Amino acid sequence: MRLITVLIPCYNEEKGIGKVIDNIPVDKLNALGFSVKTIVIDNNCTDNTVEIAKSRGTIVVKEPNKGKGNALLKGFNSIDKDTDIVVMLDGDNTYQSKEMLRLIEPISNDFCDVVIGTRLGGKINIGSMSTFNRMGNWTFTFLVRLAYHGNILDVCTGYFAWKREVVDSLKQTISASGFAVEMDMITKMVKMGYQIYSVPITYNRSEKNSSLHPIKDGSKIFGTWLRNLSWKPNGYRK
Ligand SMILES: Nc1nc2c(ncn2[C@@H]2O[C@H](COP(=O)(O)OP(=O)(O)OP(=O)(O)O)[C@@H](O)[C@H]2O)c(=O)[nH]1
Ligand SMILES: [Mg+2]
Repeated sequence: MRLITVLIPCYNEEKGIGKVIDNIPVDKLNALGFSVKTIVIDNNCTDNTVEIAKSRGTIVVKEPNKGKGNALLKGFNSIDKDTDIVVMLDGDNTYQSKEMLRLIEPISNDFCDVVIGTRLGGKINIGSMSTFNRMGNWTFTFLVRLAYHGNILDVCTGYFAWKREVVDSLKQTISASGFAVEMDMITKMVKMGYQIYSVPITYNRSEKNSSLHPIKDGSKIFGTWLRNLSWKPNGYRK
């Protein structure tokens, strides 16, 4: 059996986390020859996220420094050494856990090193993404394609699957602590020479209030795009 580790970074996700964990297609993955281990990263949750995750038998690790980037790095540092494929998705049930199968297939068949789920090329359900955020996501995606020549179809997505070796490189190189982490990872992975492809996914409305600040977080994402133009992969080439 090959091992898939699923990472779910969480800051107060009591409304969504149970559904995200329950809908991971464990039986289908087992039938395809994968065992599944799920790790919730508790990023200073003050609600019932941790209790809900533990009630499902899920491993919970704690990251005291706030920000999705910090939480994800903690997740990268918590995976077992025998993990073959790493998956990340948000804990707010805006991404569909069952669609994980689609992200894993191209990696398990050695088609590529990284798969991202694209909302822009997929289904954006009503109320899940404002027009402003959609324009921002298209713009950032275009900028990455233009300047980095990455074959990317949604640079701010929260759904990823990686070959384990890619995560080993990323954990030494990512530096964004918050919502710019996806831009940081994608631009660096392109420069490191990893093959990245996109599959269409569904994006659903979040049941919680949005914590993403379009202008403040958008500026940080743009800053990361700009800064990484001069980033050099040095020893981290594929
Ligand atoms: N807001 C926030 N989210 C975090 C933090 N650390 C980890 N996360 C998780 O990162 C994921 C994405 O965060 P969201 O707040 O859903 O951000 P988003 O999906 O970009 O935007 P909206 O859902 O529209 O608010 C979720 O699973 C969060 O729980 C943190 O410090 N702040
Ligand atoms: Mg969200």
